[in-house]
Amino acid sequence: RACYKRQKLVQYNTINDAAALLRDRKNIMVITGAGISTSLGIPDFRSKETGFYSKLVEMGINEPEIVFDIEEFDLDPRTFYTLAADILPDLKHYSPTHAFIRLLQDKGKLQTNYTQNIDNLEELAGIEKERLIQCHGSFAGATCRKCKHKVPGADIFADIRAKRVSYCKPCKLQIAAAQAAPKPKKRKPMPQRRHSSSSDDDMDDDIPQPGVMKPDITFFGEQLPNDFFTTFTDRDANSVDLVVVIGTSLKVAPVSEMPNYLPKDIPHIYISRDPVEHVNFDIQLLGSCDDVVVDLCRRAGWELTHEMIPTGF
Ligand code: CNA
Repeated sequence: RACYKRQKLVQYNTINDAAALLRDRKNIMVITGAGISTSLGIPDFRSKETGFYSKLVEMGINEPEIVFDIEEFDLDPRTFYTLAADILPDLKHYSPTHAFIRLLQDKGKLQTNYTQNIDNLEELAGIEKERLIQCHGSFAGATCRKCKHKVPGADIFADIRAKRVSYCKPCKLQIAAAQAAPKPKKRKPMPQRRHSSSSDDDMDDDIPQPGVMKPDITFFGEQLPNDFFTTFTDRDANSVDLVVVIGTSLKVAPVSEMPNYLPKDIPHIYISRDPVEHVNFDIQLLGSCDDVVVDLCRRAGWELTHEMIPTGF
């Protein structure tokens, strides 16, 4: 189906309309982004001043996307490893907005949460696997770029926090074993004329290197996980009855295109600090998403409990 910019449905405008839709609808699609985790101290990418990209620009990295570019990673993983600690989750807390999505699930209303987040906090909040699509993968696992050995993501957190490149242990063992084995004697090649400083590099060429571990997050230049496309097209696009988009600037395709691909009679709600213009949402609720979802729940007559929500709100 061709992508179009949907017509806004005039009958839905206010926060009360949004609360009524939440109460009435049964198959809700929730699309989330980095904004739902910022209240936990994990910066998003694009917020002015507080976003991770602003910090990179201040450091002189004018194209912040290169930190998450697969070609750059393969050329020099140090860029990623020296900077990624800032967006690493502590995996101990989730936000009131995560709790809101869990509440939708508990009420039997959550069809699918498509998250662009890589912090895996949806799992901590108890979102069921079959209702969760991690569109950009997550830090939950890591894979060797060379031998494809997989480890739990937490195994490389110490390296990320220490800002050192994480190497594959089986690769290292294999290299150590090969080096310990007796070698056939090699004839020394005739010395070539060369610049003196290149001698170290030339020696390194012969030394096998272990593979670099990469967290299972989707870098720019990589394919999105298959379940993203199949679940959206085969299951959700024609069966959800409400879409709620929370805490995302909707700048990264193909997720940015999802709201425009849904049938136009499905009401679209947007909750975020900054408005978007490339999608016609029926209702835009601008502000802290945690505050907005607390207010929505109150208006819907639902109790949302979370350690960060003052009791009696
Ligand atoms: P983004 O482009 O940085 O946009 C974030 C949006 O959230 C902006 O529109 C902000 O205005 C808004 N926002 C920030 N804080 C709040 C808040 N407390 N309440 C309401 N709105 C808020 O991030 P996107 O998610 O749109 O971009 C997709 C990228 C970001 C994905 O590839 C992610 O992997 C990546 N990312 C993820 C995390 C994480 O997992 N926590 C952190 C940083 C970046």
